[in-house]
Amino acid sequence: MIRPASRRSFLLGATGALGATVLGGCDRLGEMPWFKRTLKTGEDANLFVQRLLLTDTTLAPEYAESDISPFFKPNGTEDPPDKAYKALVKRKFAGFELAVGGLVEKPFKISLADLRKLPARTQITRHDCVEGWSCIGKWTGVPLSELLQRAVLKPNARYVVFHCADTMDQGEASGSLDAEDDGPAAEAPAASPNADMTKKAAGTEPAKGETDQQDAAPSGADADTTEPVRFYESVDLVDAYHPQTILAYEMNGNTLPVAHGAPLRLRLERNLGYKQAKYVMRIEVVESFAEIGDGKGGYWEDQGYAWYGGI
Ligand SMILES: Nc1nc2c(c(=O)[nH]1)N[C@H]1C(S)=C(S)[C@@H](COP(=O)(O)O)O[C@H]1N2
Ligand SMILES: [Mo]
Repeated sequence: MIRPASRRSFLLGATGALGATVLGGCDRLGEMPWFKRTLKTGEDANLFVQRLLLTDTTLAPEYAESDISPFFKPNGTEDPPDKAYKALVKRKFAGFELAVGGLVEKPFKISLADLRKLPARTQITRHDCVEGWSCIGKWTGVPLSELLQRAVLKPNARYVVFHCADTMDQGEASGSLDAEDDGPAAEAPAASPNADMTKKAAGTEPAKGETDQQDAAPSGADADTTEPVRFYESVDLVDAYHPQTILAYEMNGNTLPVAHGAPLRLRLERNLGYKQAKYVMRIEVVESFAEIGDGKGGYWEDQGYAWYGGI
C-alpha cells in the first residue's frame, strides 16, 4: 500500500501553492463542502476492500524537511493523567502491547519492538486543527493497512476504532461505556472536563495523597454512577487503508514524545486534527460504532463535531 517515491516527490514540489487554510471554530465547519461529504460503504467488506485497492487514492500534500515547523503545538491531552498510562511512561513503554481485535479472524497483540520491524512509512505533512492553527511535522510509523491485513477483517467489518489511554471527562451513567474495556488504561483517575481541545494542566493530575481516589468525580457528578470517558476515534475502511494512514512511533526523527501521543498515535493525513488519535492502546474493528461512547464515532464527534473530518 506504500506509494512509489516518484509520486511523493511530485507532491513535494506541488505543496507550496496550496497556502494556509484558515479554519475557524467548529460552527464554521458546516459551511465547508467537505463537511457534507459522505462515504458509502460497499455491501460486502471484501468487495469493498478490493474496490478501494483499485481506486486511485489521493494523497495529502507532503512537504520538504525545510518546511518542518520548529515548534509543533501539542493540543488536547498533553500528559494523560491516567494511572495506567503513567505506569507505562515510567517503564518507558517497556511491556506495552498494541491490541488489535474486534471483527477480525486473527486478533493479536504486538510490542513496539515488533511494530518497528514491520514496513514503515515516513511522511512530512501539515496538521490542521479546527481551532485555527496548522503545523508541519515528520511522522514515521507502520501503515494501518499492515496491521489490518495481518488481522484479516471479517466480511461485516466497516470501521476501525482507536481506543486511547487518556481520560477526557467523567462519564454519564455507568454502562454507557464498553464494559469490556480491561486494557492497560482501564483503571484511571477522573480528569477535568475538556471544554475546549486543550486540557488545563491544573486539576488533571491528582495531588499527592489523592492518587488512591480512583472514583473522584468533578463536583456535581455522582461518583457511584460515572465512569471515565477516554478519547477515541474511528475511521471507515477507505481511510483505514489509505497509504498515509499510519500509527506513528516517531516524530521529526525522534521517538514520539508524550505530548504528541507516545507510544503510538494515528496520522490520518487527509483529515482534521481531532481525528489524529494520540495514546492509541487498542484497535477494534467494528460493523457499527453505535454502541461505543455516545455512538457518534469519536470523543469530539460525541460533542457535536462531524464524524467525517476530511480536508
Ligand atoms: N488521545 C487524544 N488524541 C487526540 C487529542 C486528545 O485530546 N487526546 N486531541 C486531538 C486534537 S483536537 C488535535 S488538534 C491533535 C493534536 O495533536 P498534537 O498534540 O500532536 O498537536 O490530537 C488529536 N488527538
Ligand atoms: Mo484539534
